[in-house]
Amino acid sequence: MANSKYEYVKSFEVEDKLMPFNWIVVRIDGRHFHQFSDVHEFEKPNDKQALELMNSCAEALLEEFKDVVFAYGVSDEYSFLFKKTSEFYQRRASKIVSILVSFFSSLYVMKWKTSFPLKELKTIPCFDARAICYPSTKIVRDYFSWRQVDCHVNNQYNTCFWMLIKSGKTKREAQDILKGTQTPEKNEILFRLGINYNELPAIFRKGSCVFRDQVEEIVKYNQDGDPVKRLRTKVGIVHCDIIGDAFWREHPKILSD
Ligand code: DGT
Ligand code: MG
Ligand code: MG
Ligand code: MG
Ligand code: MG
Repeated sequence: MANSKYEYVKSFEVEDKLMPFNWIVVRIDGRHFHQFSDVHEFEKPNDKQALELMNSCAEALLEEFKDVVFAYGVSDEYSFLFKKTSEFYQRRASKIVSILVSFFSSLYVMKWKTSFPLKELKTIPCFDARAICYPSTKIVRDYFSWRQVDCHVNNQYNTCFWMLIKSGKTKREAQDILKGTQTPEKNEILFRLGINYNELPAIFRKGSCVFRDQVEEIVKYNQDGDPVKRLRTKVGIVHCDIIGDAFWREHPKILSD
């Protein structure tokens, strides 16, 4: 096709390729979800339905984008890890970020009714997103450890805070009680209020990990009525520790690329 005299405007577009052979993490985070969770009366400190809606969107995202090998979610955020060698959209940051965040936002709206059949979606769920490059698997692991520590610290504080409120304290009083407290003191407060922190659902304490795994599935039954099984790759969710080595040792494929 002949170039028009207007073609030169293309030259204003900047190159935004993410560094080759680096892991790419795209983290999305709900915009004004403090308000969004109030408007939709999410349970405090954790709304299981709301977290499962986020998880369901992340699962669907991994089904769609094969280069995303792992995802970790907590609260209103999700981090998506692309394999090192990914050539998704030639590694163009703006393309990758915008595709992922718009795909996720649309899923959130589409799936809302299934998660909350009795709640109307009253405001527009919206997410920000950024892409970050990490040059080594060690740093990728440190990144996810950072997010999981954040999950723990926030969840422990919020659980204490809302239990104190439920026990009759004002917000101000609860804040004063928790000021400067460390983990043992927080556990002590929870214990006195009848809660064993370690017995809270793992989805609240550990966040959610989404990745592909090999699972054995019954595909049919033979004439004798015996099941015929086959290994299939499926996207699944677990709520477990990802700071220690055990998880990564059990799932070596995730960081193998
Ligand atoms: P941002 O991200 O700067 O636009 O502002 P926010 O308001 O989204 O703040 P952020 O992302 O730092 O914190 C997440 C907020 O979402 C936090 O205020 C609590 C709320 N939230 C997240 N998950 C739940 C939940 O399960 N239940 C309730 N009640 N609130 C939640
Ligand atoms: Mg934010
Ligand atoms: Mg947010
Ligand atoms: Mg957040
Ligand atoms: Mg187009």
